[in-house]
This record gives sequence, C-alpha cells and structure tokens, in this order.
Amino acid sequence: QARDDALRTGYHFQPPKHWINDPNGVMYHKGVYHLFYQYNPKGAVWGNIVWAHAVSTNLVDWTMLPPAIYPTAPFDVNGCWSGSATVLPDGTPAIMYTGIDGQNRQVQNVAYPKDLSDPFLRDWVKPDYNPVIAPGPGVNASAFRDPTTAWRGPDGDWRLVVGTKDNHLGLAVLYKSKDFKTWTPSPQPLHSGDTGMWECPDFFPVTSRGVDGSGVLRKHVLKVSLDLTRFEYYTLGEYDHAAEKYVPDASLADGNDGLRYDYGDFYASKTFLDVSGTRRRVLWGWANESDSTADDVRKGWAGVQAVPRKLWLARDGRQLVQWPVAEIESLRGGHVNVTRRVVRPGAHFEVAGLASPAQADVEASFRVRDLGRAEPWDPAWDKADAQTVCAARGADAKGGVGPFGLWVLASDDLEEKTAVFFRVFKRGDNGKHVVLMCNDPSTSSKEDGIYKPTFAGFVDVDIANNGGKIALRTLIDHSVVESFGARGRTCILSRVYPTKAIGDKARLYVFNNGESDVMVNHLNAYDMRSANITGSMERST
Ligand code: DQQ
Repeated sequence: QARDDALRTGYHFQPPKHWINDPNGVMYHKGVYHLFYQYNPKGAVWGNIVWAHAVSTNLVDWTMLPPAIYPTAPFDVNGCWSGSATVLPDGTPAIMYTGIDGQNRQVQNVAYPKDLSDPFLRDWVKPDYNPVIAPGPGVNASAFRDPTTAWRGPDGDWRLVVGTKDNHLGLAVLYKSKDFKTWTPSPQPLHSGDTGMWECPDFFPVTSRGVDGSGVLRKHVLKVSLDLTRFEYYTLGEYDHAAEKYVPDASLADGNDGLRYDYGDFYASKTFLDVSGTRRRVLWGWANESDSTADDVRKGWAGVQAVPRKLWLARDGRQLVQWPVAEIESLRGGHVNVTRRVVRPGAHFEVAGLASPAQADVEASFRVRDLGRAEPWDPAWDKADAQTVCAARGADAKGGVGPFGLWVLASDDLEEKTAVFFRVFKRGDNGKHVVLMCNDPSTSSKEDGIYKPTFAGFVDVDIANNGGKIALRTLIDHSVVESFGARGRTCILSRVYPTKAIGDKARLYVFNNGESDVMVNHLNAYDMRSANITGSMERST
C-alpha cells in the first residue's frame, strides 16, 4: 500500500481513486478552466463511464467536483463517452458527447449548464430532443463517437466532426447545424484514412506564433486516435472551405508513419483554445497505466492526465511543437544547477541535492563534442520506425554519439533506472545526421508483470548546424516520466513502477554511453511541489 501510494502523482492530474481515461470537454470559461474526463465511479478498471469534472484557475491546482454528465436518459443509459465543449458566441458553453443508448448504439447528445451563474458549472441539463446526431443508414452504430469542438464556417453555420469507420477506413464525418440542435451530415467526410477506427478526432487551426499571429504560417491540424494500435497521429494541411474537405500536406502520411504528439503513452487527447491571456492552444492527453489490471485493482486507481501542453506550429511548418504550460513552473521549489560539465565516454554522474528527484522538473542542454563519431545509419532501418531502432539499441548499448541523457527514478545501486536519451547516427548517402530520442524503461522496475515498452521518436533537427547542441526537459512524477526533446519537437511520456527508486530514495543521473564526450552546457533541476487538490467528487444529496 505504501508503495502504491508512493507511485501516485504529485502534479499530474489524477483523482483520489478509480479508473480514468480520455480528457473531455476541456475549456476555459469566465476565468475557470474545466477538465472533464472519462471515469469509472465504481472501480479501477474501465466501465460505468461518466464524465468526472474538475476546475482550476491556473491549470495546476484543481477542485474536484461530482461527475457532471452521467447516464440519466434513454439516449445515454449505457454510458457517457467522450466529447467536447464549444463556447457559443453568447458565452454559453455547450457540451457534445457520445451517449450509449438502450440499443447500445452510439449517439451524440448535447448538454447545457443548468445555472450559468454557477462559476463552476456543476450541473448540466440534457434537453429532451437528444440525441441530436444518431447513426444514419449505413453507419456503424457501434463505431460512431467522440464529437469534436464545433467551429463556424464562412456561412456562419456550425460544423463538427464525429469519428467512425467503414470496415478498415477511418472517417471524420462532418455535420452542420444552424442552431446546435438540428445537425445534417455532409455528403462526404472531412477526411478519411485507411487506418481503422478514428477515435477522438480533433480539428483546429494553428499558426507558427501561437494562435493569432499575423504574417506567420497558418495550417490546420487533424489528429485522430487509432483504437487498433492505441496511438495517435496528426497531419498538417489546408482546410478547403468550399469543398468542405481537409487536405493534408503532400509530404505527410495518414497512419502509422504519421507525426505524433507524443511517441509514448498518450492517447485520446484533446485541445482547447485558451482565451485567458495571450491566446494559446492547450493540449490534454491521457496516459494509461502499464502495470497489470490486477495491479490497478490492488492500487485502487488507474490512469493520469499528461501535463497540459501549449501547442503551436514549428517555424519550418513541418510539425507541431509542444511545451508544458508555463503555470507548471509555479510548482518549482529547490533548485540544483550544473554548468559546463563534461561527461566522458562510459561515464555518469549524479545530480545530487534535490529533496526528491521522484517529483522533479529537469531542463538540460547538451553539446556533443565530436559528431564525427556518430555511428553509421543502417539503410535497413530506412523503413523502420524510431521505436524499432531504439529497441535494438537500448540505453546500455554503447554507441558513437550517444546514447547520452538522463537516468531518472534511479536507485542508488542503479539496479532500477529509466533512461531518457539521444542517439545520433550519420547517413552514408547524404552525410546527414539522424537524431533519435528514446525512453528505455527496461530496467525501471524489479517487479514482475510490468509492461516496459521502449518508446522513441526521430527528432527533426539539424544537429551539425546547431553546433552539436540538443536540449531535453523531463518532468518526473513518481510513475510518470514525461520528456520534451529539442524544445518540444519530440515528446515521450512513459509510465514506470520502481520498487526501490521511490520517494526520497529516487535519484537522478546524467550518463553517456557513447564514444564522444558530451558537455552538459546547463542543467537545471527543480523539486516540484504537489499540486493543490481540493473539493469532493461525491454528490451531496
Ligand atoms: N474512450 C471513450 C470513447 C473513445 C475511447 C470511452 C478512446 O468515447 O473512443 O471511454 O479512449
């Protein structure tokens, strides 16, 4: 029990107990952030799904509230699944969610706040005219869900997208409405792809300087979550309003080789437009456990939310960039700094001095001394994904340039540790470097039965042009390791379950298993205070 409790997070959102999954209906409304999420009020496994609710004024500290949306009517009697919020022009928020009806069909329902003067919007009313969108003829009623936030087209009508599939074809079907009540399907989908069911679609504009910049790159993003593989991908592209079509950039593929927000444990994500200050787009995503179901039942809890991340378009227009919202830094406490320290081949050193490296925020910038030592890229890997390469060359496999990076949640004997690192290869054909970012949890826990996948992504940086420099930020939170490589170009979240490296026993190291020296230009590590969690999820009757 003590260890189970020690694995709970200090600043990654999780309720006191039970199962959670997708973030839902995330929004900012009159000074308050709302996070709804899929929740089982009865246990630590998926089931009995309702929308739990929490509110915050800073995206860090949360007041837990009783579930906001739960089965009450024929159109959602078997569950209240994922959906989104839209703040209407008069300031009223509308929630659209998937109800599982009496025939186990997936239908889309609308809900409105019961009392707009309640700053927390605790109670929601579902009009009798629900469902507002039912699966039409030819639509797979058991795969028709997760409505997006609505947007208005040039004609002023509302539009939203629902995820579905037609055999193996994943589809984002478009619906239009004038009043949020009567919705008409568009004859063709906004987009589709041969990747199986599209869960939790998200469709929104981005620019290369936040949301509203002028004279900057502007694109649309379509993200989908694939139930077959349990990962998400996104494309960047153009929204053709006349044709009601989304057209991904030609260089970007739909599907398994697509770009990902996160190359680790991150699913069913959703963004919202935060109009509280400088307009920004904020991303929420769910991180599932990777221990066993029996572990979850014993622990009594399962699932966390990744930290909210600001998201924008990279200046080169090739990908999105993410960074933990700045508010997270308000939790930073004790601080340790390392400057210009060289890590020789095969060497490591401890970053000592934090009160608890099990709950920390680490920002490091590295400089590779000799890129000439990069291992040759094996052309056989051209078709492989980063994960395959990193799994073949884990953190302990000696390299040329790298593996170098952090050992987090490490025990003092180093028997337990999770490695977050870079490894650099050089291509024979064009002399370009290939940079990989990996998360290797293979020695993260002595416990049996834990799923410990290696996660990895390529990092689209020209490291030679950058003087051999590359940055890494890692948020450590007991059983969460959430990393941002190259200032947010490649992100990886991993769940780990140390048995020894828990609480104040956990340690933090820098390591280098390559042949080239690596300089730690700067490393700033901070103790993180726990978020302030108040309120109650129980409904007082
Ligand atoms: N989770 C919800 C569904 C969604 C899936 C059910 C994605 O609405 O498609 O809990 O994790």
